[in-house]
Amino acid sequence: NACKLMAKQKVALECLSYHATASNTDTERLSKVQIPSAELFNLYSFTFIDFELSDEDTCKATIRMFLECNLVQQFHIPYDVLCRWVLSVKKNYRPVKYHNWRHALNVTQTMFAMFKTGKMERFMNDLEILGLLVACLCHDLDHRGTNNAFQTKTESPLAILYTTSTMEHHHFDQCVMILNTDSNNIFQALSPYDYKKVMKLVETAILSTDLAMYFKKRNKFLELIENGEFDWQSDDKKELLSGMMMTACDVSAIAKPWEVQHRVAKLVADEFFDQGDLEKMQLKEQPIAMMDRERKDELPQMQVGFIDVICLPLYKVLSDTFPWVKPLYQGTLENRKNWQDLAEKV
Ligand code: 5BB
Ligand code: ZN
Repeated sequence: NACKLMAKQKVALECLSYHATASNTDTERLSKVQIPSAELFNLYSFTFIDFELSDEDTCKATIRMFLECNLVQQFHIPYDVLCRWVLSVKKNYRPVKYHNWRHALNVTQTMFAMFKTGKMERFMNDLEILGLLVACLCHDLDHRGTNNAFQTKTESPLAILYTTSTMEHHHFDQCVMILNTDSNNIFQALSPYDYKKVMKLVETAILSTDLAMYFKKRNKFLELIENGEFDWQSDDKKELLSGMMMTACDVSAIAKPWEVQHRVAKLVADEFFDQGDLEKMQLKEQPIAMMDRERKDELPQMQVGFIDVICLPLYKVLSDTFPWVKPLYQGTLENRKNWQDLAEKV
């Protein structure tokens, strides 16, 4: 309809002025440097931290994960195309406080650690591993530091275009746009059949990072587990499992060593507070507690709530089913204690 067309044009125009792909100079430089070992970046660990990495290191770490999964060989990804694509993805994250490139890298690394150290790669074929790593790296592309509710309230062009999972649809659109840009298509050597399949997989995985989707899928997932399901081979079960894994990776900052979790939670809070400020000023609205900087004392209690309602149930069922991902559960439990202690001080 006409309204959606107009919205689409507006989004396209907005993105045109912002979108950038990597330069040939940057691509050439990255494609010529040595990629350090996975051990050097601590990529196999659930305690990976990006804080000390330079921007170039973050690109190298990303490439190292693709190499380590043998994806470059397996899918005949030209190495310069991989380098250009990584740089382009990085460029299309905005410098917001939390939902930025560093978050994308951390989410991707947790997926990698779940595959390797968590021994979950045996439940996926190579195409699915490729799709999930790509989905992780792209899952918050062009995030503006504001959530779906904000898009709806401000009647942003994006919200008119997509009434549900607004931002997630946009993240996927951005992902497709980068792949369709000259010499950025890491899927270029795939057969038409595999190409379609991996794109669908990436789309489903990115859309499942909407918290609303997570709650829907979690019940189905729990049902399967309760019925003693240990065969994850069928397509719909794999889709369910992939969605759970995406959320597990998306919130995995909650499982990091306490100093890291504490620092990241501050970034999350700061981004929420910025949205709250916008709501106060633009919409003359009182933001919810989570986004109200006047109520920052309630942060520890909110983190306990977040852990109890979203994170622990997810990590519990995952680690009961896939025991090698238990560090995610244990780390979260440890952080719950710390947040609870802080909550009791206030
Ligand atoms: C989350 C759902 N929301 C609609 C209402 C508030 N809740 S919450 O009570 O669980 C909550 C979560 C409250 C405060 C929070 O952060 C305060 C700093 C958080 C929170 N969310 N804390 C975190 O450390 C992280 Br990480 C997050 C995730 C933010 C992005 C949400 C994407 C979820 C994907 C499944
Ligand atoms: Zn995310």
